[in-house]
Amino acid sequence: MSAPVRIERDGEVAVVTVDNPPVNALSHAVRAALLAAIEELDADAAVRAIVLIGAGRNFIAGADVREFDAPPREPMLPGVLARLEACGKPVVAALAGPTLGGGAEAALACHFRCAAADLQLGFPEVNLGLLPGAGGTVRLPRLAGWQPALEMMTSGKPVGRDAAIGHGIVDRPADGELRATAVEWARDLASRGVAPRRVRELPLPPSRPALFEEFLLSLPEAARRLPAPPRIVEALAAAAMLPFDAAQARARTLFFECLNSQESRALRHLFFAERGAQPDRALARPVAQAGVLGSGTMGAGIAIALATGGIGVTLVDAKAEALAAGLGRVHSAIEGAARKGRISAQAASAARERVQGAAALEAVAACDLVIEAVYENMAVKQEVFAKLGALCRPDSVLATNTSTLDVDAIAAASGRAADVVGMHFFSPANVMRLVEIVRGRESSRPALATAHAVARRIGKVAVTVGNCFGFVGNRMLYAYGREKEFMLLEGATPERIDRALVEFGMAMGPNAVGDLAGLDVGWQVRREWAGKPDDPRFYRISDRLAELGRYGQKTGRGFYRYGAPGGQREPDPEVEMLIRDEAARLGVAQREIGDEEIVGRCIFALVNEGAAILEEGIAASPADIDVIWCNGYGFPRHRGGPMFHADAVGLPKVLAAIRRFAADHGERWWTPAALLVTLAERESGFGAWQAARAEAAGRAT
Ligand code: T1G
Repeated sequence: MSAPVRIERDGEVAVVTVDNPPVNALSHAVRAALLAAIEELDADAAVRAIVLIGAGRNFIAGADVREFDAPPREPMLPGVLARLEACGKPVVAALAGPTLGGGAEAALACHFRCAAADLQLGFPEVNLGLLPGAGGTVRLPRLAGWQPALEMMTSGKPVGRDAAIGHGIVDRPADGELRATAVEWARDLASRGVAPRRVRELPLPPSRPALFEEFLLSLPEAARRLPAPPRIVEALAAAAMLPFDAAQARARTLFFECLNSQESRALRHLFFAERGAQPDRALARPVAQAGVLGSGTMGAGIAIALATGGIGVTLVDAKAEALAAGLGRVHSAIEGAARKGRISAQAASAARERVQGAAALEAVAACDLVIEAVYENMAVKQEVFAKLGALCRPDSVLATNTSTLDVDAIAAASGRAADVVGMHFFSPANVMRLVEIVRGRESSRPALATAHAVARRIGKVAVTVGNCFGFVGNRMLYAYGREKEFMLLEGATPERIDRALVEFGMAMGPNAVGDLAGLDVGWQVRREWAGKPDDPRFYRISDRLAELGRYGQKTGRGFYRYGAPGGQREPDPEVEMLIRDEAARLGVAQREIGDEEIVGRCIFALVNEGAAILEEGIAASPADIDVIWCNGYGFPRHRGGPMFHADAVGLPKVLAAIRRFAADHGERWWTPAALLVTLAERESGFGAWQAARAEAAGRAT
């Protein structure tokens, strides 16, 4: 393990390199070593200037998020950076790549800043439910002004080098070799006797108290209700009103208020859960060329994700017209990404070049990975996999994008089930981050590892799951949707249900989601679902609307009406009448249903199904379930996912609610999962249960 900070002399310039793979996080060891280096160099008369640089591809990606749950250990970052800034000789920051959070704050504590072209400088603390706590709130405004500081810190979005220079955060580009450029500049500063330019000594830009109040009100209401965004604005307001050190002290107090919030704990849980262990990473086979079968919405979306992720794509569709339309979708999406600045122009043209169309299946014979995204019908998929099994290279991986069909049955048709996995992308596949990697009974570890690695490589959050109806996400969605459908029949209107769940934090209400996805899609699946529950109330309203051709947004009517200008959705009295008629026909009494019951039944149905999924080994951990629901279904990230949220509520309370629902609505749908009962009776939680399992597994290996 090399030293986390090293000093090299280049004449009168000392180069201090932070070397803490993989992203140079400011761990305790780094902070201590950095402080020691500053003290040493400040006292060394032979050193007339200093360069601070990160080893590898980036400067410093922030504080070490793993340390936040442990007691703070001196030296803390604000003190280290104050000492850096107080250094008596010029300190040049040589910035590159992700320069984030405490890393950006370290850059601001230096006296001068140059940057490579790939700089991504930002303050993503808000994404962890935190705020910049090491001087960013008092230094950034002095360089960039109040509005950019407010926007950067509440959005968490990094800026590139040009914007950083435009804001006055970076002084100059470093287009040659970064280290050499920085050393040369440091030497020049020293030779000219240029004094350190300390940001804390710069004058504050003019401000007015109303600026902060107005900015806070401009934030979405959901953000204003969280702990961090208002405290970020308050910390910046303090920077405008108080002397530097007092403002920094205020920011520190606000930082700890955020750190200790349930929301930040939930967001930090997700941060690590989304980077969870990649199973068998070493067994993954290289994938340079992938075949995608079917150029419809899903196929084109998958092709876009692969191509922009650097993988060659052969997009196959036997129908020339469909193929042309698919390729058109691919090209326009890539151009759109470039236009929005999500990818550079050269990355866009490279991605476009990577996608070739073909009509014949033979075109994928040499591919490393083939992803099938044809019509969601078992016979069609089995026919395709029978051909792929004979056609494709023996070491290739064959993946089906099915969202509900049995992966084992598809794999069996291939004649080489060990090479077959599910890769369940979520629509639109080039936008949604989640991919469920489905483990068939015979899926080999290399096949699963390869699919997982490809998903991660193209920027997806990949979770390996077992094979059952709906895998993890959609199986839980059926529990959540079942309860909302029952409550529709019991008298809760679509908008009342949606509003209650959006108030809870869901990105959209389930009825609005149905209208967006198309009610015909779920209706089609349920009609083919051999195991569909025989409860006549099960998805009765969704199916009835679909039977009437009310598919949702695409037909202008679904649960809501969409005729108004701008496509706003409006409640539809016809739907309320239809629901009442169906309820009468089914003999379901109508009543007033409050938000607490709406949220409790929908969310605890999720939790109960999740517990059953864990018992069956379909999901490897509660954190995997949280990742799936926060990245695929709009579960509020500040609640950490359904299982983390259940732990926060307390499993005894969750179980008590489920038992009340069973008493009111019948055991059939409200039998508590055995795991939930066990953990509730022990007054434990899913997180503790998982930690105990991981420890036991660690002992066993
Ligand atoms: N601390 C600890 N580990 C980190 C880390 C961090 N800040 N950032 C990344 N890692 C680990 C990650 O867990 C993974 O580990 C590996 O690095 C690669 O990450 C004081 C309070 C830098 C853009 O929020 O945005 O500073 O799985 O898979 O896709 O005011 O990581 O390999 O074992 O994401 O190339 C602020 C968070 C902290 C930055 C790279 N900083 N990180 O993305 O790789 S709070 C952040 C990222 C703070 C100050 C405040 C990304 C990345 P493993 P990865 P990537």
